[in-house]
Amino acid sequence: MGRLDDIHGPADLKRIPREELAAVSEELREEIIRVCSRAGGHLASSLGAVELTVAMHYLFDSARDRFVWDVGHQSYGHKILTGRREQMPTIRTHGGLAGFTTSSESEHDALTVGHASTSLAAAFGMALARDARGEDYRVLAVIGDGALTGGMALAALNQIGHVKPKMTVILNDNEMSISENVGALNHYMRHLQVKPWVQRAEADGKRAVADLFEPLANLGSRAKDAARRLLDPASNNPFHAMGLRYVGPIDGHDVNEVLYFLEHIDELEGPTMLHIVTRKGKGLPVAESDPITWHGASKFDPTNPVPSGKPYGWSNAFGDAAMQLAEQDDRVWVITPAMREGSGLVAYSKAFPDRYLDVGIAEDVAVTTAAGMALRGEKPIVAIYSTFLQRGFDQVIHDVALEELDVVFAIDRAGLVGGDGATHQGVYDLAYLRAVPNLEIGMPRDAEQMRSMVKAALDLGGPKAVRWPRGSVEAASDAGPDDWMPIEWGTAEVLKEGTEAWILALGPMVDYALEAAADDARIGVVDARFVKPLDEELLLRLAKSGALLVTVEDHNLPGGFGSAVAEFLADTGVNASLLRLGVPDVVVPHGDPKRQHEELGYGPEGIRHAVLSRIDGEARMPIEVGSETSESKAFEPDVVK
Ligand SMILES: Cc1ncc(C[n+]2csc(CCOP(=O)(O)OP(=O)(O)O)c2C)c(N)n1
Repeated sequence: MGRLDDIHGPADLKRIPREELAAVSEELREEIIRVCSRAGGHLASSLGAVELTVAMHYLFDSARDRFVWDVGHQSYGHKILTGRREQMPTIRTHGGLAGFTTSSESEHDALTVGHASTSLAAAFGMALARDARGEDYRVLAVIGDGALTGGMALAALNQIGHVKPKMTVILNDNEMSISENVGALNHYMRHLQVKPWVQRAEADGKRAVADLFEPLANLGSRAKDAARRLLDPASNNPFHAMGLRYVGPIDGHDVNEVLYFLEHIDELEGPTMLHIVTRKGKGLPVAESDPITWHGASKFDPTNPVPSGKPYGWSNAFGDAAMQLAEQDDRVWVITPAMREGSGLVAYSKAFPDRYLDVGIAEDVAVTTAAGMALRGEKPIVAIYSTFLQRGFDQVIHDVALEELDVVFAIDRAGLVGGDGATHQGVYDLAYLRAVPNLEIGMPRDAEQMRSMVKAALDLGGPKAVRWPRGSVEAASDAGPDDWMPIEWGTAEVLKEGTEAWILALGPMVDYALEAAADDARIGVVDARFVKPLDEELLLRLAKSGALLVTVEDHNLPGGFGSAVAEFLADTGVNASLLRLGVPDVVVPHGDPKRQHEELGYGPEGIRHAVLSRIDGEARMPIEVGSETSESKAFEPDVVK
């Protein structure tokens, strides 16, 4: 592929004549398209950051300087230029490269990341550490306009502008989050972009001000200054006001322009923000015109790029149910922290624009806004991924649960999530939510059950969480909410009788349990349905029968459903034999969830093997990973048999 073939690391890039960098950028762009067409991935964001990536690697030294990419999803070009080109086709797959920057993967990845809005605080910390040690390296944070909507990013800016360490914040503004970006700051950035005339006027100084605002000629100098500030993007600029030197906006696809400004900023003291304007999906016309679809692409044919249709999934089932519930009750709202598409809310957002709210990448704001609504009698549903609710945990306790407010948490992506990997695994929410008083938690096994649970949660009131996994599900019937299958909150359901062992499975794990127990009359299966409250009556009956109890969950074992059952048994004093299957205390990376379930011992075969080993009296094959200590270790698939 020409020049790119000679680039095996940043040093090779630095040898290329400057005037060829635009051509290198084009090659890099083509390579990203090629990789994503074969492997899928975060295509549009990476395409938008190409020139910036080339300029940063050309000027600076990522092994020594710290490049902190926010979210890390736009880093495909960075990975290719830092010696990982050959491995790129493995990205996001079992044993392959991670989809985000990951420090264990390369010395060029300054931060392990995947959640948004962390770059500024992390870079700030690095700059402080550098200065404390009297060291000398650059710290550059790259943050998108979407990630900048996160409170963490804004609070970090506030500190950066206060302490003023030398560092560069590159604001990569493409007007998009995953969907259209939201918020007042976003409006402000549009305003900055559309006024090159203001910059011209600024250059012409007072004369221009007088020309534009002739009446000002008669005003005092204070008023003139005020008017000038109105016209001057630097002095009337929130970033500037927060103590950063603001430069921009500049064309982020003109590699020479980016080089020029980065080079000059490098000479300045204190924190600087360089605002670059880019186009998400740049270079692939379909992605440029539809960056939402191409934000996270599945494999495609590069000669005829057509997005592959996604099967009907749990998120769609939730979106459909939410529409019906909102239709029935005008107090129902759905709030999303920047995940309209992922949470299945596109149709809902159009049908109920007045009861739909995208708060930006601000999960804390989503939860507390719901609390405010509930305090005034509305019925908010916070539609949120398990992994992102971690960002709103304090708000769940402090703002919702203590007040026993009517807020429903519709938790998507609960369980192992596949390609997004370690940062996105939805395997902690049961542990942290179980600990919250007043909050109750259910997990359906299919779409019918899911909508009934969400409806029951709204009807019953109080803080309620209903969680479901990523992936496809069979659509529920067309019935209206009044005809949905009623569900008695807090009850489990016996699906198959047993004599020697009972598998208590949660959500989609029920299907695994049924498969594991098939043809064996000794093994019973229960769809647990609720983690809090547990169906204590049923549990007691089964425990007293003397049979082995086996819990199965797609969640971390510490603090999960099995822990809840163990605690209940311990508290009642029943001497039952209990086996817990789920994610041991390890970090699970990206990979195919089904395969990972098997490797971690809770796929259908693993369950069967574990149960039979116990009831047939054989010593159970220990799952080695995570069984010895409570220390969190990296999950090494090969260790697990
Ligand atoms: C805390 C958190 N919430 C939500 C997400 C999901 N997410 C990933 S990228 C993204 C949009 C980021 O937009 P921006 O920073 O502007 O980058 P772009 O993709 O436009 O280049 C979102 C919402 C996330 N990674 N982390």
